Amino acid sequence: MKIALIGKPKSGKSTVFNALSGLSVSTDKYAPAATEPNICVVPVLDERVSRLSEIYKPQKTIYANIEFRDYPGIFGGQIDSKENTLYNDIKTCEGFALVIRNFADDELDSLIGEVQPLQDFESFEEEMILNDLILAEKRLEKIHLDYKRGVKTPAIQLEEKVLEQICEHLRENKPLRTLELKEEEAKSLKGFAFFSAKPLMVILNSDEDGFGKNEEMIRAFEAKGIMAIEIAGRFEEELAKLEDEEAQMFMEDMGIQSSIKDRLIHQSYLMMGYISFFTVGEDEVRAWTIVKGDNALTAAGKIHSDLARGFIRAECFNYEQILEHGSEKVLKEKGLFRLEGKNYLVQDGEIVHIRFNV
Ligand SMILES: Nc1nc2c(ncn2[C@@H]2O[C@H](COP(=O)(O)OP(=O)(O)OP(=O)(O)O)[C@@H](O)[C@H]2O)c(=O)[nH]1
Ligand SMILES: [Mg+2]
Repeated sequence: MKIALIGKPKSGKSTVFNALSGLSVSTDKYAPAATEPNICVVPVLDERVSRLSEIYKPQKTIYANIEFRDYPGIFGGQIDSKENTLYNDIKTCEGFALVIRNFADDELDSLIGEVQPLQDFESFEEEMILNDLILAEKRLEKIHLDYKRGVKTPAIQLEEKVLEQICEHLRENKPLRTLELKEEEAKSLKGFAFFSAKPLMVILNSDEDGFGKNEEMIRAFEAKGIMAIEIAGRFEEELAKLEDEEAQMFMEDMGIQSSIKDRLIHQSYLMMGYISFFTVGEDEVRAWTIVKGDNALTAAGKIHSDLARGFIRAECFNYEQILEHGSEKVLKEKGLFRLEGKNYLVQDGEIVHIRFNV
């Protein structure tokens, strides 16, 4: 899973990135925008994987991971061609985390304007919506040109219909996230990547003094259907440099329940609607990521395309059950080993073994 840290210039994206990764990329106030994103891969240290690993004692334990990409602040300004490349890069991410400045800084006030989180959010949405509208309208123009040339297929006609629906929605200033499309309609748009269709969360980057006092603002984002979390970016960047125990002490003082890494991982899963299932054995215990509502066949395909192609049955049991009974042998004796078919909806925390034949 790739999550993009994006937002207006100097909103604290790289500060958040440093807090997450423990790295020290530049957060120079006066540095011009970078041309490339900073990238880190954060393991999802799911306690369930660790416990399963204790039970199976495999040679390898593989956690899921999330790639966070910290982009330069290209929003809220004119788009030039260099930024176009960055836009395309951003679109390869599955979800967006919009970092919004909520810390006082006189110098930044005069450089880029005052703190105004809700307005910053609105103008970001508008920018995304406008970008998508331009993209959709361009494609429609191309389709109409093709019609004049006699190129008209049912597939293109469906695409035209969906694009018109999309333009209408966008012209009402609504993000595509909130437009429901039928499966075949959505399919006809494969190949497009619309900004406003991506899952989005807000990271409200507050200063130490204000942290924890912004409930109302968080609620205001939620009222717009946007998940929002508050962090104290600069403070958490410093924490990432400390030993765990020391960091824990400071966190408690600030009333921070869990590290920014844990919170962002958790929030990313929620935002994407992702869940985990596990495969276990002597060679490997491993976590896999799927979308809630995915069936056993899709889960099999995640592991290997052969497993989906030759799918026979999925043997499943629950994480809690193996913890309670300690071994698969006991689970079998107790009849807790289930055989499920292709259409079975895999649940979060299930251990899955695919029987297949190719
Ligand atoms: N007081 C305070 N300052 C912060 C906080 N987060 C970031 N800053 C400061 O704001 C400035 C910009 O932070 P960056 O993390 O570089 O911002 P950015 O969004 O990555 O900037 P660009 O990539 O240039 O758009 C730096 O001087 C940071 O130290 C915060 O939570 N509190
Ligand atoms: Mg930066």
